[in-house]
Amino acid sequence: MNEMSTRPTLEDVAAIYRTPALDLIFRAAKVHRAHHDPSSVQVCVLQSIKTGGCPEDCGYCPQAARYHTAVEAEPLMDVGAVLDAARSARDSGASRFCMGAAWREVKDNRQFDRVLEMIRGVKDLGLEACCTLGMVTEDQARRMKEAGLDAYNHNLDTSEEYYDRIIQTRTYRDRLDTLANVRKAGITVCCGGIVGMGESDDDRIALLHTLASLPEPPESVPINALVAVEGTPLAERPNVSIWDMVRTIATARILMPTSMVRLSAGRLGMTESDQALCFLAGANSIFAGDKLLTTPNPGPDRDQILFDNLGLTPRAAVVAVE
Ligand code: SAM
Ligand code: DTB
Ligand code: SF4
Repeated sequence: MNEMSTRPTLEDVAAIYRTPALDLIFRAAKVHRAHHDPSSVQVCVLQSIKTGGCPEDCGYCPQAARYHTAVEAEPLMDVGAVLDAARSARDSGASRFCMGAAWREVKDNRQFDRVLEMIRGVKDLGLEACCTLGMVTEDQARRMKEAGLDAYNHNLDTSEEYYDRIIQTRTYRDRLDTLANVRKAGITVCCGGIVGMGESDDDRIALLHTLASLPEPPESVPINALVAVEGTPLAERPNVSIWDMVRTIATARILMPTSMVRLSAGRLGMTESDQALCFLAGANSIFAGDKLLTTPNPGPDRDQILFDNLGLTPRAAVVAVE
């Protein structure tokens, strides 16, 4: 099969995922190099603009109110403080600023108006703006687009079959509906999942198949390694094998050749050579900065060494042309 000129079946995806590791990495690297400059890596910085106290029950998440974790709930940040963080992200070389809120869904209220103001401010700084705020309606997506939002992150997290082992308070269908609303508004879609929650290879294959079979594939595909947080139901999960991460990233790269594939949460638990394998297998985006949303991440000094050792450079912001 060539590089996915037709829609892949579940069997196609399984065959790719189960290719012997070195062949899989080699194939993914070829696809990566045909579509991207392999030395260029997108650097995104996350900011939790509203932390904790979330009504949902996502089993991996330290921000769910029902689990007893070290995260303390904080109200929605002021616009000024968010823009200060965005400016320092830009000055440290980031091109995308991603604002996350521990909400089930967006409500049409003053808080949403404030988020729209944050989006406008981030755009004025010359950054790509991304939000992840839970479920959104078509109208809310349209308003975010008008404010200048480039991307919206909403993950499917895992396969439809495994999903209800992790989350009960909303359905897979709910997630797909939000993704469709974002797409209709003309915002690019950032959608991926988590590896290491006890799911099988078949669950990862099904997730990758679903992502590649969306009406249009997501422009960004974040692949998170579970960060097991004390107090959550998944606290005792062991660190996922690097080969599971590499297989998932490589398969995503082959299935979605032009997308950005993000080596997302979990880099703190990986060596430099583990991360190098992920870049070789087609990852071309990371979250940088000391913190993800609530958990630690390799800081700028470590990432500078990583980039120097691998000859990587941060990619410039891609500003939408109207
Ligand atoms: N509340 C919004 C939502 O769930 O859509 C936005 C923020 S939520 C924290 C964004 C994503 O972060 C989740 O869908 C999940 O994929 C990822 N995530 C959350 N906690 C994680 C963890 N402990 N390890 C890895 N990924 C995690
Ligand atoms: C994504 O896929 N991963 C990011 C971002 N999208 C919002 C979040 C990772 C969160 C890890 C746990 C935490 O720091 O709270
Ligand atoms: Fe809430 Fe998002 Fe965490 Fe789920 S992942 S509990 S929706 S903050």
